Amino acid sequence: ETIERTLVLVKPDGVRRGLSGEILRRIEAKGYTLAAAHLLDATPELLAAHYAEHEGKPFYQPLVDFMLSGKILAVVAEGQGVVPGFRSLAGATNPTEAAPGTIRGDLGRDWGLKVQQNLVHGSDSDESAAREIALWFPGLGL
Ligand code: YYY
Ligand code: MG
Repeated sequence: ETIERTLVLVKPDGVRRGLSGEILRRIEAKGYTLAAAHLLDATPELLAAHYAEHEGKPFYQPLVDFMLSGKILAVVAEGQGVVPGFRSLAGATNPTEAAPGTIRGDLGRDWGLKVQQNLVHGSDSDESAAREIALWFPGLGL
């Protein structure tokens, strides 16, 4: 059987605020397994590929600039249903709207214009997950 995997990013706001451990704790507490993890500085090229679907949108450049503003913890999590499952753990994109009990709902808030500061990224489909894992973990062979 195929092992289901997703790409989780703890964004620079999450790393800066010292929430990496809390976010990993929630992933593990749910019963998902960590398959790979590394702390890195993204590059413009990596982010252009990662966020290709958003190119040209008004929030694109602020999002990329924010993602370049500090370290990112990139994680591959695995387990049955982990792609939609982590999206559920993360909550709605806008932290103000994200339900309590979710990462963004419990730990995030509205920082004015900085909607992109929502702590985490999670792949939105199996196809996105495979594409994104290859980008963030080249050579891992997952
Ligand atoms: O998958 P998810 O992260 O929940 O949202 P996307 O629609 O893929 O947008 C990616 C990223 O862009 C989001 O996490 C914050 C930022 N963003 C934004 O700054 N302003 C928007 N109106 C929409 C998204
Ligand atoms: Mg998305």
